[in-house]
Amino acid sequence: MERFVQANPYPWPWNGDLRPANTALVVIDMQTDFCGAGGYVDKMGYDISLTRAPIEPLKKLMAAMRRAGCHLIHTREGHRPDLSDLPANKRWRSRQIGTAGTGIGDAGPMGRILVRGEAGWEIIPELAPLPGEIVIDKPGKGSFCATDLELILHTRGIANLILTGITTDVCVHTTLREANDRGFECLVLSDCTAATDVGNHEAALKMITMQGGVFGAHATSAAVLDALAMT
Ligand code: C5J
Repeated sequence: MERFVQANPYPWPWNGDLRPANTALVVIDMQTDFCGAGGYVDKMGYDISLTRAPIEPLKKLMAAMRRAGCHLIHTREGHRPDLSDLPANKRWRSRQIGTAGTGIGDAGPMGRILVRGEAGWEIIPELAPLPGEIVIDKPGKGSFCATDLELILHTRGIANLILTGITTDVCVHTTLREANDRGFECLVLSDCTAATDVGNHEAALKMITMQGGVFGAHATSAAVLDALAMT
């Protein structure tokens, strides 16, 4: 039996093959550095109320998708403590904004910014992974670059990815594009994602709808909950 999420620009997934076994909720970078006080985004001077907005809808969605038996995959952007996986240009750019030239790898209120093992790098407690859920550590913006995510998705028979987290225009979009080019069917949730700029969030969603759904589709978490109720 075919099942779809009401989405824009087409009912998702394209083939109606929506089952818990072939569907993963991907929660991208809900780390203190991106949405917590004293973290990287806060330090750059952006408004963290924007990047915190997905927390409540995500909590509800994660609980429902766990109950339905879907796969949950979490990602964390971060670098090795010796910074051997931090490109020099990424570090340099990150020091151009915010206060006192502090950037990725430097000490901040929540420890060294975006360094694995530091307090700011941790996923926020409200959305902490459960034991047994996959956590992908990624050095880049995309979740496929220099990680084993693709292998895990193929091994588990996952075809459908519901992408959430932060930020819509950077890590979510880069992951979306990487996944789409690899043949995964992607849905981005408008209320479970956010950017540091509202216009960028809206533009990132609009981009998905071009060319008949050039990267997939977008929907709300309520539409996913409705579809799950039917599975
Ligand atoms: C950024 C991310 N924005 N998680 N990272 O640098 O989107």
